[in-house]
Amino acid sequence: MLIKNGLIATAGDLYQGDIYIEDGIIKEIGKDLNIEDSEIIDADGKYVIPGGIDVHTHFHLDVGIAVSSDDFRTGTIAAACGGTTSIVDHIGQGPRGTTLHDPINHYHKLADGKAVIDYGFHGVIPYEVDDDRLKEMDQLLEDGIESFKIYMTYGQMVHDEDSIKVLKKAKEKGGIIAVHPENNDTVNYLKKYYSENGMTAPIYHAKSRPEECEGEAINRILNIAHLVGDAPIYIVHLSAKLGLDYIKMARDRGQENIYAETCPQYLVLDEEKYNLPGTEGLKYVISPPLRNKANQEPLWRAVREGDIQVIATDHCPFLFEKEKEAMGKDDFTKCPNGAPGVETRMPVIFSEGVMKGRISINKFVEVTSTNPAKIYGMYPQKGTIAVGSDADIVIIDKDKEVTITKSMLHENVDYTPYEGMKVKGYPVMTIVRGKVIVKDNEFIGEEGYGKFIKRYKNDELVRF
Ligand code: DUC
Ligand code: ZN
Ligand code: ZN
Ligand code: ZN
Repeated sequence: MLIKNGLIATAGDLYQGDIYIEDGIIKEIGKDLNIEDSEIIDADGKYVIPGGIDVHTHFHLDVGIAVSSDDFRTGTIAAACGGTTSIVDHIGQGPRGTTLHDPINHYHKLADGKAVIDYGFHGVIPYEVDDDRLKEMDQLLEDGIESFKIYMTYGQMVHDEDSIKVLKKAKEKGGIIAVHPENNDTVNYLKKYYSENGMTAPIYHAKSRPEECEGEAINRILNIAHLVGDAPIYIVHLSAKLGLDYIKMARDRGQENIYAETCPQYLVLDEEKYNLPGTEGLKYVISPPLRNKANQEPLWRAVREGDIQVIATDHCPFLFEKEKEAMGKDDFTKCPNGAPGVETRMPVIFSEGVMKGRISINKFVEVTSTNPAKIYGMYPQKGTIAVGSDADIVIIDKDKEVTITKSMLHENVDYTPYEGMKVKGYPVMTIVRGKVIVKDNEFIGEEGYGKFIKRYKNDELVRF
């Protein structure tokens, strides 16, 4: 396959050229390449970028009262249609007392033969940590699970005492700890307080998880990582400026191993959504919640200036009518937390970021593909356009104007948080390991084509 005349954008370069692909790998990049008998794809006037990598999805996540509605087939089809060629899933933690391997084995069964793009799993630390589970971390690191998640809230919350052990292990053996940061006790107190005092409308979801809860948890886990000697840590779904200030403070004191992720919803939506009439606000019941609009520009600036390295999605869809509304209509605390986003990430960030001049095309590639690949042990197999890399490539037509509506999306859910949003620029082709799997928003790939990505610690771990 030969992709001709595209405007090739990587994290560091922008140039016109051709890309020759053989056996799923990029074989040659140059000008006016002529290779006999190759299938030609004309990318004239379009951006040719490394496929998006979404390192924060929740496919088939069982949250007790519901299971997220995208499985590994529908979720990866949606991802592909939105210009994403790899995902790394934050898997469910399984029942109390489980090993680290059990949930991973379970998710292998859920994904193998189903996923249409390549996928990996973050390990998840199950509630308590003992020597057996620390040994499991060693084994999993060898099996290509390079990252582990700890939750500072929810039923599966990991206490600080156990976080220290896990961070020490990551420091010692490589790999990285991803953290959901929210102060558990204050969230529980506020939820109960609002719920018991009749303040049960969706806006109280936001009020029960204020930015202080996130900020405190971020500051605490960064201090613990500092204590352990600059253990590698990755803050997921950063939603507000306060947490960002703590991250900058930690970097200023010399902590280098800190990475931060935000998501499109925190960059382009705000807490006014919770005041929409009727039950509409329940569509946005996610944790952390949408914030006051004043947080958006500081987050964009942090993306631009490198204080935030990744934009991922936290894609965790629940059916609006049957689940979110049915359960949450009288009380926000009963509404399953989560919203879709895996398909809209690339177009929303391209349009709101690149086309509106907030970030360059190179920064776009860096935060949606290159940095996730580097941080999570997939680079340079994934995350760039270079000779020898997997031919995971997306073509974006920057002139294509689209109004996002549920009906044009492939996510297996009955709404999108971005309904009615006009975007300029849209992926028109998605190529995974040299195979065209999406053309003009139509999926033409095959179930089970996706391969498990073994992710290993990069010895030259990038410092930002
Ligand atoms: N937040 C959500 O909204 N859903 C799933 C998990 C999470 O942290
Ligand atoms: Zn399951
Ligand atoms: Zn989370
Ligand atoms: Zn999540």
